[in-house]
Amino acid sequence: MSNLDALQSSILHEIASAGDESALEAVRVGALGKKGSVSELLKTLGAMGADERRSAGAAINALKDAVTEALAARRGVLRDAAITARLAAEKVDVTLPVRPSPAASGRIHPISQVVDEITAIFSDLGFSVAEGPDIETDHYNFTALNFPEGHPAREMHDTFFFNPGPDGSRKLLRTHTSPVQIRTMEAQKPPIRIVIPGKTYRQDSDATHSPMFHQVEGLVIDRSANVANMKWVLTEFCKAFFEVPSVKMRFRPSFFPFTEPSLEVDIQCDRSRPGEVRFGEGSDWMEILGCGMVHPNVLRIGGLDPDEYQGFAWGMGIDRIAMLKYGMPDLRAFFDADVRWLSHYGFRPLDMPTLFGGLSG
Ligand code: 2U9
Repeated sequence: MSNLDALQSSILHEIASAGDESALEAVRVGALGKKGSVSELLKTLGAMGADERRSAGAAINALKDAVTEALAARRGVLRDAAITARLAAEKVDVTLPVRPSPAASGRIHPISQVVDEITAIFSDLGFSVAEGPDIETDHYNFTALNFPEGHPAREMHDTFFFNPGPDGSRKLLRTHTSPVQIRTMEAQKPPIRIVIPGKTYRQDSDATHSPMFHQVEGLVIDRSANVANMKWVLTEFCKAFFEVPSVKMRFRPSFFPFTEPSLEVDIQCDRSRPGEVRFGEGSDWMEILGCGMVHPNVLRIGGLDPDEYQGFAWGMGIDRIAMLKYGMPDLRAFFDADVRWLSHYGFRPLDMPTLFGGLSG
C-alpha cells in the first residue's frame, strides 16, 4: 500500500468515527486545514520536476477530493442524526390544556379600579390628574392649609412623624393629599382643575381604618368658581360613579381649616335589604365626602390673590367608597395580598373603565 493510500484510509477512518460535527471539523482541519496532512503534501509539489509533479499532483488531488467528499457525506449523516435526536427529545404534547395568558389570569385591585373610574369621570369633566410625594413637610401638610399651631390633627398620635433633621424640622407621612393642591397652586396659573388620588397615612387601625389609606381630592380655581358649580360637579360625579340616572344629595354645614364655608355631603340610599346598600333610591342617607370653598388664607399662601381668584375643593376616602360600591365587608382584606380574595373581587386588566364603555364592565 502506497503512503498516499495509507493516509487516505487513515483519514477516511477518522471521518467515519467522528461522533459529532465538532469532531468532524477537527478531522477536516487535520487533513485540509492550512497545516493539515493533505495540504502539507500539496506544498511538496513545488519542489518536484514537471513529470513527477504531474503524476504526484493528480494522486494528491484525488486524495483531497476523496477526503472532501467523505467529509460532506459524514456531515450530512451527523446533521440528520442531530435533528432526529432533537425531535425525539423536544416532544410537544398537543393534548395539554393551554396555560392562560397573564392578561387573562391577572386581576386589577379594586382600589386601582376605583381610582381609574374616578379619574375617567373627572377627565371627562375637563380635570387632569396631579400627584405629589408621600413624605411631606409640616408646611405643605398643615401650615399652608391653615391648620393653626396646636391643632389636634398635628398631634403625634394622629400623624406619623420622622425623626427631626439637623435643623430640628420633622418630615411626616402626608395625612391627606391636600399638599399636592398647594404645590399645584405654586406651580401653575389658574384656571386649575385637578383631581389627586393617592396614599395617605394616619395612626388608626381597625375593621374600618387602616394606617395607610387612599384619598381622592379635587380642586377648581378660577375667577368665578362658586358653590353652585361645586354642587353640580359633585352630583355629576356621584351619578357617574354609582352608575345611576339620578341621585339626591344633602349638603350639611361643617368645618375644615382649609375651606370656608365647609360642607359634608350625604348621598341618598336604600339600606332596607340586609347587607346591601343601593344608591339613587330609598330614604336613608350616607356620608360620602367633604367639600367647601378654598379658604382665602390658603389661596394667599399658595401665591394667589383671594380678591382675584376663588375656588372649591373636596375630599373623600377611596377605600370606603370602593367597599360601598363593590360590597366588600372588611377594609383589612384590601392590604392582605391574598390572591383568592383578589381573584374574587379584582377586575380584568383589559376592561378599562370609560364613560362610553361602562365604568365597572
Ligand atoms: C386645598 C384646599 C382645600 C380638600 C377637602 C375635605 C373637604 C374632606 C376628608 C373626607 C374623608 C378626608 O378621607 S377623608 O378623611 N376630606 O372632607 N377635603 S375639602 O380641601 C382642600 C384641599 C387643598 C389647597
